Amino acid sequence: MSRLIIVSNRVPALGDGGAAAGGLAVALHAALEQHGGMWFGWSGENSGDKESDRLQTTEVGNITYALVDLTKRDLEEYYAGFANRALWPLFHYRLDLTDFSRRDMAGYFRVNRYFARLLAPLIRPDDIIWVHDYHLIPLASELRQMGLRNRMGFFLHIPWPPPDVLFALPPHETIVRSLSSYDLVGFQTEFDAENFAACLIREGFGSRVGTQVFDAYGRLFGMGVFPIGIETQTFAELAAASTSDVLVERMRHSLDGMQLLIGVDRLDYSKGLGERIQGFSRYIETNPASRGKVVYLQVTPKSRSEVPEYADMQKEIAELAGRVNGSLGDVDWTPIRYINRTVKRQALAGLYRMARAGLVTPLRDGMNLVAKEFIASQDPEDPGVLVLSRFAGAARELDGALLVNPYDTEDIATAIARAMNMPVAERIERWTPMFERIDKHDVMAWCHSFLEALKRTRVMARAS
Ligand code: GDG
Repeated sequence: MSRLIIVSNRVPALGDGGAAAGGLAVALHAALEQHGGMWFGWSGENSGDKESDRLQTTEVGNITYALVDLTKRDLEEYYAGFANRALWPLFHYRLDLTDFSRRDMAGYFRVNRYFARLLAPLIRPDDIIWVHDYHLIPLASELRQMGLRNRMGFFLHIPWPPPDVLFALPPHETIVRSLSSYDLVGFQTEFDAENFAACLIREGFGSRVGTQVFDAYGRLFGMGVFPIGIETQTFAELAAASTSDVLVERMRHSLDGMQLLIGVDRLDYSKGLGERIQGFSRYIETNPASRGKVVYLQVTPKSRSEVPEYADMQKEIAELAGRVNGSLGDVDWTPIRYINRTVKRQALAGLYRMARAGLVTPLRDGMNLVAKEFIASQDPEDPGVLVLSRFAGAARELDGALLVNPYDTEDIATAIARAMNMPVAERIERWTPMFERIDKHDVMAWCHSFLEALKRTRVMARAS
């Protein structure tokens, strides 16, 4: 069997099966164990001014971890700069926050070339290469220029924007062209795949030669939709066993009969936190009977603090939560509990299960795993209600959720009220098919279906 080579910007902790890093890492580790192979990426270390071509390799069973340090400049330009201040906002339709600089763009392509230079000598002719996410779009094209003919796949975890948004990025053609160097390009939803196809076709960069096959820049390549899943059974089991968790018990005790609403998001402007807090506030204002009866817990670990927009938002959201508590709260009731630290997975599963409603209202999201984790964690006999943004990829699958427009705070407030009053029979009726779906399409199934499609793609591309 061919070896599998996974390439991602960050490589999860070695040797623990990825357990600390979540479902995606667990699934990719399982695939690596099955095929044997390598996980290649940035070590997470900043080497300052010191450039080195040193690869740190560690063998664990049949998996090799190959890690590289990046310099301060690389991190500023490639990671914090082009990836997180240009591609991330642009791909989330936020042209207003897109900060393009030619210096950062050059750094992005330079680091991709550097990764390719270190990776290429480690690759055997029949290895299959699977590259993850927007940090590494140009990797295949760099590897191809070094003569590699391997089967290469790419999966985009975030949305792909419509043409008029993408075309605002000066190097948009290079980005599209880079993707045509893969054999298979995977997206979370049909919308993303169609946006990509529209970008390719509208500017005449390429043409569709089969339902899922494109001809661009002298190559045929495949495209597919692979909605990512979670470890559904693990979450369900963690949640069911969570009564013994100290934090979960403390939470239950402190609620003292009040109902819980929960939100869990990295601190990121794409997650719609401000609008959500306002929606919750509106719900309390328009439902006076809820005063003193509900608590909204928002778990929000900090992320990307080196990017100025994130540091600003940290302050903004904390102030907003504080203002709502100040104006609506009482001596014995704090409506919003806003926590900026990471909660352990078992506790998280227990908190999801305790909640009457999960608030997942991103302004734009590739998939949103929290929506699926919330569903997986519910008690089948008394499930909570998912309030879900129509702009999350997960909304394409989770049709038993209350779908909302995340920009419309009235709509969020109305959905919260509906969730809080929903009879148990309706909650079960909505929840059961969603659980069955995410159980069937879990993260292992996702990983398997992408790899199977990648193995088939070239044959298909040649035949068309
Ligand atoms: C990208 C795309 C796509 C959060 N706080 C805690 C914690 N988390 C975990 C959640 C969940 C994960 O972080 C966040 O996943 P999301 O899917 O919500 O979002 P992104 O980080 O933006 O991920 C996204 C995803 O890639 C996968 O393809 O779904 O659309 O943007 O798993 O549980 N976990 C723990 N404690 C916390 O406090 N243990």
